[in-house]
This record gives sequence, C-alpha cells and structure tokens, in this order.
Amino acid sequence: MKLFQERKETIRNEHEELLNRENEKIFSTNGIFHRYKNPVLTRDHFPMEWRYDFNPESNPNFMERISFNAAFNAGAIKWKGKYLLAVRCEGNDRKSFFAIAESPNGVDSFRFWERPLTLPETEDPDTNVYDMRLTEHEDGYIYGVFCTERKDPNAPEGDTSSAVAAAGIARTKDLVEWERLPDLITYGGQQRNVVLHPEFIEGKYAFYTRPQDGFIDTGKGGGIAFGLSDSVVNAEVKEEHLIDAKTYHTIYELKNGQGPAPIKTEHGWLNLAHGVRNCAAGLRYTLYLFMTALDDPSRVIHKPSGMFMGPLKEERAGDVSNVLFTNGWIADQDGTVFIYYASSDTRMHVATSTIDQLVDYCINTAEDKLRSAASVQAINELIDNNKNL
Ligand code: M1P
Repeated sequence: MKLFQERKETIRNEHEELLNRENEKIFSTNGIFHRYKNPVLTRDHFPMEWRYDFNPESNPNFMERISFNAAFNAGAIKWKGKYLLAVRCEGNDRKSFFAIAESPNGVDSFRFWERPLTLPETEDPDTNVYDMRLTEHEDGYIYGVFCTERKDPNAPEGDTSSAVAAAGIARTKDLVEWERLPDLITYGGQQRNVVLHPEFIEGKYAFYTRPQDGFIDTGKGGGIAFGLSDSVVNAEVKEEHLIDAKTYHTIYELKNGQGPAPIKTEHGWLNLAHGVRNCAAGLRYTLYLFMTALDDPSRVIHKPSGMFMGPLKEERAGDVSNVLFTNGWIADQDGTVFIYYASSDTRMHVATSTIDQLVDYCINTAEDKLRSAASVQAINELIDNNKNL
C-alpha cells in the first residue's frame, strides 16, 4: 500500500507539472514563423486514468496496465473558444486511435478529454486509423477524414505486412458523437492524406486526394490531386486532377500530401503540405506552403521554393526519424495562425505565424527553378538589390 501511494502521488505530481508547464516562444531569425520551446503533446500527456489501475488490491505496485508510445499527427480546430487537437494516439500495441486534447491558448496546457474518441466502423472494420484532418464544412458538419488501413486481402501467403490504405470519413456536430460514413471511393489505387475542402465547389464536395499505387509508394499517383463528389454520404471522386506534382530534385521528389484543410485569405487559399525525398538516412519529410486561387482552389497561384519547415534539433529523432508532418492548423480571428506539426512520428509541436506573414512568404519567395545555377542567380539578385541599402 505504501509503494502504491508513493508511486501514485509522485506520478500524479509530475504529470500535473507537465500538463501545467508554460510554453515559450522562441525568437525567429527567419521572421516567417516562431517555434516554441516545448512540444505541446507527448506520450507523457496521456491521462493517468487511461494507463493505471487505481485499485491498490489489483495493482499494488502501481504499474501501468496500458502504455502509450506516441502522440502525433493531430487535426486541429478552434471550437467554443478552445484550441482542440484530434490527436493520433499510438499505444504500445502499435494501434492508433483518436482523442481530443484541449488548450485554452493553443500553445500549452493541452489536456485530453476524459475518453478517447469512439469511432464507429463500417462493415469492413479498420485495422488501424490515423492522421485525421478536421474540416468545418459550410454544410454545418465538422468532418474528420482519416486514413483507414486494412490488411491487403490479396497479399501472398506468408506476407503479413501488405496493407491497403483508404480514406475514412466521419462527421460530428459536437466532436463527441461521430457518425461514420462509407469510405471515399476513388479509382487511382490506394489513398492517404485525403482532405475535405471547407466549401462546396460547383455545388459539390471537394476532396484533396493523394492517389498511390501501393501502401508506401505513390508510383504513378503523381502528387496532390483534387476531385469532386456529388455526395459526402456516399463519397465518390470519379476524376482526380493533379494540382501539385511530385518533382525531380525537390523536397517533394518522392511523394507529397496535403496537410490540413486550406485557410481562406483575401489573396487566395493558403495550403500547407508535406514533401518527401529519399536519402541515405531514409525518407525525409518536410513541410511546404503554396497558394491556390480563390475562385478555383485546384489552381496553384504561388509556390515558394523549398521547405517551409524541416526537422531541427530534437525534432530529428524519434520512431520514424527525420520527419515533420502536419495535418492541423488554426487561423484565429486576429490573423494568428497556429501550425500544429509532429516530429518524427513521436510528439506534437506548435509554431505560430500570421496570415499576413504566410501570404507574404508565398507571394514573395521565389519559385523553385530546379537547378543549382538558378539558385545562385537568385542569391546574386538579392545581393545586388541590397547594395547601397
Ligand atoms: O512516417 C511518416 C509519415 O508517413 C505517412 O505519410 P505518407 O503517406 O506521405 O508517406 C503517414 O503514414 C504519416 O502518418 C507518417 O507520419
């Protein structure tokens, strides 16, 4: 009993200290966004009630009965004045599920709601669900579009790894009760990183998709695509039209994917995405921005060269190292943008910027001219322009 009490108290105190820890904005030399000192969510943030049996008789050593590995890749929404993340929670059993964590200010004090999200299933049960994008749609619902992964029914005997990825769709009006809709039907192979656009386009639901030949390789599925569906209750995109292609010798050479739903500004839609390239250390995931036309969100109008954010310092290491991934951001009324990103498939961070800064970055950063000599030319032009200033 003594051990039980001591451990419970120590762990409770440390947990509360972590949950109440104030975050600190870090000075930004790039002037485009600010990182923050502490991650906003880690595996240590999971409620003790999810982890421990609080009965001293059945758990005299006060040991964890359920353990968690990571809190990452969260969708985001401002809801009733609070900043909410729909977090990809991963147990030690490798299964991912969703849970809502709430903060009063968007940069610290995130706490999980009492229970994880109970996601209804379709007739074909999900093996694993992850990376939910939240979209507050003009039809009045909040949609969660996520990856649902199931074992490949055509995998050869003995192949216990092959899987099939598809876009699952659920909707809610209060983020507690969710209605599951049939998975999105497309015709370009598998799908991951699917996002619902917040407005009707030509009276239809619009999806950002990422067709892929295999579970990992996108192959002929050349990048971020866009397509329309008559219905969301039986969503079907018959034609996917490529809007942002993977490209040789860029940060999105191997594959890319839409991040969260885009933010509407007076200059166009701001889009945040991830790009992937291969290197000796494995796949490297970084974030980039682009803007699309207000009257046609499938037409790219500005695309700064290179990455917007890449893994730095401790962000570089984790379960899947050298990865930054994002599927959530929140634009506040005053123009502040909270960018929620995960590092190395392990933990969640926040960076802040403003609509003005992000639009300025998109409009005034040169496009990628795809050759070293062109990059040098751009530097020389800046030096020349700076002479005598
Ligand atoms: O491990 C890095 C990321 O890999 C996937 O992204 P993509 O489909 O673009 O390769 C996703 O599974 C994502 O969850 C993960 O963070």
